Amino acid sequence: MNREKSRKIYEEAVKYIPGGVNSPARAFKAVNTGPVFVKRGYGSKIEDEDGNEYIDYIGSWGPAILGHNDERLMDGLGEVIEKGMSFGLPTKIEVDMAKAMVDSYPGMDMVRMVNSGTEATMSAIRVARGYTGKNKIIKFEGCYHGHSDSLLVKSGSGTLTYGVPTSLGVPKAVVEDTIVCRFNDLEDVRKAFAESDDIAGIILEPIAGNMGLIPGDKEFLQGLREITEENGALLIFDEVITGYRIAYGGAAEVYGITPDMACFGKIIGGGMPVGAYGGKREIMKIVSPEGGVYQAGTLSGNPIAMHLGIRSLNILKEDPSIYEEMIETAKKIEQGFKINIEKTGVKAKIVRYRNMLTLFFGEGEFKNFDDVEKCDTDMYAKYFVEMLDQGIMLPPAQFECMFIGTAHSDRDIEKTIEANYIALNNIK
Ligand code: HOZ
Repeated sequence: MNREKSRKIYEEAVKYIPGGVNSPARAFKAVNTGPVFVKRGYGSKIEDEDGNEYIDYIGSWGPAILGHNDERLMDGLGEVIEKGMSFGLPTKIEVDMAKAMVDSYPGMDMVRMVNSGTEATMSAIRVARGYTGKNKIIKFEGCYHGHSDSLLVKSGSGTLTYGVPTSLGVPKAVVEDTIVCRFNDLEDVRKAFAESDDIAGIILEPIAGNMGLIPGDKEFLQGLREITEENGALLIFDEVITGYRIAYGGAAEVYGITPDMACFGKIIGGGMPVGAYGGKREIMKIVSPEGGVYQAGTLSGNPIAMHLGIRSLNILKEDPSIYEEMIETAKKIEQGFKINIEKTGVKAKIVRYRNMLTLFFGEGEFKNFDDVEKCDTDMYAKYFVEMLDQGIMLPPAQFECMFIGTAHSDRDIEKTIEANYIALNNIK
């Protein structure tokens, strides 16, 4: 497959953008190849600058639930843009969006819109600290909550891929109040609470998607709910890639566990730069101008983002079969990959949770960061390139997820399973 144009653009890009990209994972360094520059997307496919077509399993890292450029979503966008791009003043659609979110997410009475998942998590922990009057936050190894200073400790995603356990430029003092525990390990959390009475909250991806896909065990999440209640700390679910994706009410709905606060990102804007954090009324009332926790933004609740957000939420709400459809598709991939792994004898394991998947190049149980660290990332890199050359766009790193959308057709799935067999066979 010829990617000469992408190669040339990248040569130019590195002169002006650090690493040639605006987010590290996109540089494809973890898979030992150059990045693919995308020209357009339609349905389940993307086309690169060279005119190559790929079945896309990145899906903008989660939001492409309906595929790219879905008509139902795009309808009416022109009229919204004509009315004005941004005002820095309140608009009615922000209220509609807040109401739709409050109506759908378990235990959420109020919500504040921001511009990204990073902003959402950063603000949520500020609220937890402001509300409880305590300082420390527990996060888990391999969970990624964006790139704000105090959460950039032993993170997943790009930090895991590029071996940066904690970023340069993060002052020691800032992370002194971040306690890192093992994912799916309740004892570790109990120990942390036994050692400190200054813990404001626990933040986690209930279904971790940034160290590859590792769902939290139900008992683990239930245990966190109990421990936080017993200790006057808040439980914060980071649902940036699971909210409205794995189910309309996110992980909270699927597990039947109601956090005190939840954070959302790109998915609630149908792919626009959006984020939000919300929770119980008594907690959210502490946010300025009602309370003393400050957080602000000119583009927060931007009318275009809100328009696409409310449209995608409405589509998902009106047709719950969308979720079943995606799960069925993901199951087919899981099954096909399992058979291929057996046939080829490659040491790999496919993990699926509802409509998200990761093919780990390793064996045994995948319960936490220690387990995924043992994966053969060189094998993943080779596998990725083999799949890319057959027109399948996977996440360009072992420690990420494949995202399924309703636009993925039976033919796409067949092609993907066939390509998976060829790829595994070629790299074994
Ligand atoms: N950190 C994101 C994946 N978990 C990648 C974001 C991007 O490059 O768009």
